[in-house]
Amino acid sequence: MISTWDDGQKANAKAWAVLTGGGSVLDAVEQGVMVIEADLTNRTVGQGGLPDRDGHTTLDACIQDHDGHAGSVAFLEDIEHPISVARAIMEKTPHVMLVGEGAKQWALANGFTERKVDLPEVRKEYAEWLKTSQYKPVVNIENHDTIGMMGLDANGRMAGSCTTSGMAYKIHGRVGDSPIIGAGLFVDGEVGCACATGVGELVIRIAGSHAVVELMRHGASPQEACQEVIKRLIRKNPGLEEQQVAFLALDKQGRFGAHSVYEGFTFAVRTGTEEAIHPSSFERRWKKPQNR
Ligand code: SD4
Repeated sequence: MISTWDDGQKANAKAWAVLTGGGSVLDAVEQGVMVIEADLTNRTVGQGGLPDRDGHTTLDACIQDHDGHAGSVAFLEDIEHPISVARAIMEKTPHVMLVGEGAKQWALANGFTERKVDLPEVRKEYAEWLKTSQYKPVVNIENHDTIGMMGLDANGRMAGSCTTSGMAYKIHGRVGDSPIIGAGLFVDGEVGCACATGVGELVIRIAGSHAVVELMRHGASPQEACQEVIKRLIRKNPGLEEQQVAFLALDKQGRFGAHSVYEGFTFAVRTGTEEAIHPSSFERRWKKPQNR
């Protein structure tokens, strides 16, 4: 099991328990990220996430299995586990993606319950933000921590999941890369899988996770593939400053790699012999600006 950021370790622990308890790798990647979605102290995943600029916390998630079946939900409000809605969409509908009010109504009609969450700490942060109303994501410090998780089981089957509350203070209705198959996550059991975290717009424009998997298909290692796509992203965005993007990849042999624009991205690994958080390699050092 491999997941983005330090919090990934908690998700991996749950996923590992699911796998060793006889669950499928798809169950593992769903239940692993549910731990993070349920944590109301997390400001970037689940209902504890920071709101958009109109004060709504809106959630994006997707899941994909070994054979490429996929489910996705975006711009969803008032539901605790968007990843489970994504999985239900994959398994119960002829569609891949449902969004917004339609997704919510479908979820409520299919066994999910509405849950309103109002956290004083989040309300306070939002009130503070309203004083300047500036949309300015800062590398690794705020607005990041989306969880992307991927797994490979003992039978060589893979799956991946991704869930987030998206960029804080985004325009109401904005959807990032995280629920977009091929951008925030891509799984092809013939090759491997990849996921992304960071500024979603940059990831969507290059179909980032799909690009990583395609490079692996043509012989790149997971590490080489992540590096090449990060370099491509930088090349295509001259003048890019203070915008973090990272890719994490796992191939069908169980090799993994990660690379980011700025230093500071970490990922968590859980195997039969290792439980650790790794720092990713990166293109640029990060110096905190003096005025923050
Ligand atoms: C987004 N990619 O909504 C997400 C945000 C993120 O770590 O990854 N944060 O653009």
